[in-house]
Amino acid sequence: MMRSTLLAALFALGIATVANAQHMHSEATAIANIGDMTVEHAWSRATPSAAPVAGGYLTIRNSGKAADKLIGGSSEISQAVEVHEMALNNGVMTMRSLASGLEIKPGESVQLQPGGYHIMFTGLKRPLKQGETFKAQLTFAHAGKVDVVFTIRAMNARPEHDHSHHNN
Ligand SMILES: [Cu+2]
Repeated sequence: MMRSTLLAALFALGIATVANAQHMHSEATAIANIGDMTVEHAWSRATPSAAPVAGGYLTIRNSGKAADKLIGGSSEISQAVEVHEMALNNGVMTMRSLASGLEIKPGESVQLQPGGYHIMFTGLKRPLKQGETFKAQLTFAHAGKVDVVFTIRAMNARPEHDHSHHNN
């Protein structure tokens, strides 16, 4: 009885998310919301023992009618949380802090990923170990603060999902 109820619930959930079936994967998919902003697929990479920084990657969707900006945050694993951008400068990949934040236009999604926009956890308090998780809080200029759990993946991990079908 209990078991069949649980299965029915899981089945119903499966139907509801069938449109996103290609996104289902083994690790828990934590989705966090604040106002019109949705944050999902938050992950980081394991770090070498003395690494001063770690990257944070996730997808942000703005389902509202006004633009918002990711301006920073805080975390249990670092002194500070910055929003960074990787860019090619004279053939060299460099990164810089987005002082005025990362804009997410209404109705659009922005993927933070290795080689592009990312969260930078600076002043790392401890190494990040693959398979563990940590908590952070991200701040949007308008929507406010949202709690996000990051899953730590391998040092060389790439995004699990091909999001190109969202953009093209
Ligand atoms: Cu960075």
